[in-house]
Amino acid sequence: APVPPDTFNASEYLLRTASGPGGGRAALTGPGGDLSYAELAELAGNIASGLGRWGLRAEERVVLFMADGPLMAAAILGAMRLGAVPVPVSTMLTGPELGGLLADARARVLLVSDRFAVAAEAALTCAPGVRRVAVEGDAALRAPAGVRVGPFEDLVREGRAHGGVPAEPYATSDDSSALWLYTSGTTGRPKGAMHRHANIRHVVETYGRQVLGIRPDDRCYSVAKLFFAYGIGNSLFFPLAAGATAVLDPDRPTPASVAGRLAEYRPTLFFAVPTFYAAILNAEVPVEAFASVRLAVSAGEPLPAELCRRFTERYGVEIIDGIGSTECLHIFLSNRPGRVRPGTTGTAVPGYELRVVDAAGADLGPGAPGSLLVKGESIATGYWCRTETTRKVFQGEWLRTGDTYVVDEDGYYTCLGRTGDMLKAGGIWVSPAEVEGRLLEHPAVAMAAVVGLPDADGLDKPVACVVLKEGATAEPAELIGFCRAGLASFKRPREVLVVDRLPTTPTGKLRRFAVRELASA
Ligand code: 3SK
Repeated sequence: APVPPDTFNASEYLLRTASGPGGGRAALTGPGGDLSYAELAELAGNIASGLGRWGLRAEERVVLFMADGPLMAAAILGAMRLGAVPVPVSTMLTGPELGGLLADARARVLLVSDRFAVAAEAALTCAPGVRRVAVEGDAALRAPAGVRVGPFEDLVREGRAHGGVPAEPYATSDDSSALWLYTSGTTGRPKGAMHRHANIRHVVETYGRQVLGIRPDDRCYSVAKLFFAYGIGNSLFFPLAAGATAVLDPDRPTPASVAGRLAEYRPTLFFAVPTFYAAILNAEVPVEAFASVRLAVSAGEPLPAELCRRFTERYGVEIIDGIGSTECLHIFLSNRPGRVRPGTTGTAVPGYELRVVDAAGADLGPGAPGSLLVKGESIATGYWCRTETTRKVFQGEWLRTGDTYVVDEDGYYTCLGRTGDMLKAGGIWVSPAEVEGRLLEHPAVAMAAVVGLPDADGLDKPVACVVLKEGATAEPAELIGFCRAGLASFKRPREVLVVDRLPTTPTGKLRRFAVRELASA
């Protein structure tokens, strides 16, 4: 059938290199094996064809509960090529949590890596819509009656045997659903943010091209996995669209394992979250580990200025801190290489507009803290089957980020915390991020979290939980005095608790409500 002129399929867009002179170039590398662009395109095509044979139709969902590697990457691209919707989900989910997502997404097909088979097996008992399961690796997986389970190779073989790579991708358009990513924030029931094919092109052409300046000779290594919005941009969209190479790591990253991967695969672009940068410094990963890295990226939560400086000082690699969101698909506000202002999140990424507004929605000028809104072509169309929450978060063309920000006269934005995290002490707003930044400047402090807790008078005061560096000691009174010396006195924590670790979400973000419980226990 003739292809309408406005057809756009993100899978074909990302794999353009495969059909040109660069087809033999390395698209993927890592412990799971190497694939050239031509090989990746062929595998993705066979998976598309196999999924079609399994009865998956355009717009239906296929959930991926997989370790990062060539099969997962190819399956995401293959599902998109078919016009179906890949839904990569966190491999940290329990069986019932995964079951809830499968049911919520009305998924027809589940793709799972053997190391996650136990949770998948439990999940299938509460997801009656799933008809077919493909397992990567060796594990046997029992499924309820009526669900067909087979090895991943069967899916690929079946696709190849029945015509192989479809000659043309399904005729999706800019507005067709391309990818769903579940997000729960730090609390709440997970919601599926629905992304269009055009959203993928937008993040590539904005942050990927204009901030990272990604080139064909780049090699991208991301600590954040493919099931995160941050990870799928870093490890799939940006490298493939540029004809570069992605290093895919199936394992849970630790500072030691990452040092090993850096030595073996020599990436030029490194992506992590602030907690991981702190862990690298605390573990004293050798300086040589970062010899190949031209630029490091941080997102997920604000990178404290001190941490940013310490990392660059030790490793000689600049970190550009930015902020994105699952709803926006990737980073929309970021520092720029060569122009980093530590402690800030930088300036708006080209292709995005930002507003800082007060509680009534009125625009605020430089210096006035308010809620950050963002507008751009990569914003999700909404949350699947969650109208009420969608209406609160997606306001016309604008997306409420849920973060409190202040912008200066130069257009540099500084995060003051989540909108609900700000606290008032003595009637004045205090940013937890600012107090945490000060605590992190103390030589004994590895991590810090500040929350507002009521004092004897029922008035909120800042209270800190800190994790000390290995072997270091510091008394609470000393840390409070240190804050008093470096901050306006009202901002100092009235109490400091030394704890073994801070409660975090699976993505490494601080669970402030759990810190509050910890501090008030
Ligand atoms: O949390 C972030 O900063 C982020 C960045 C890129 C993509 C997605 C997210 C949530």
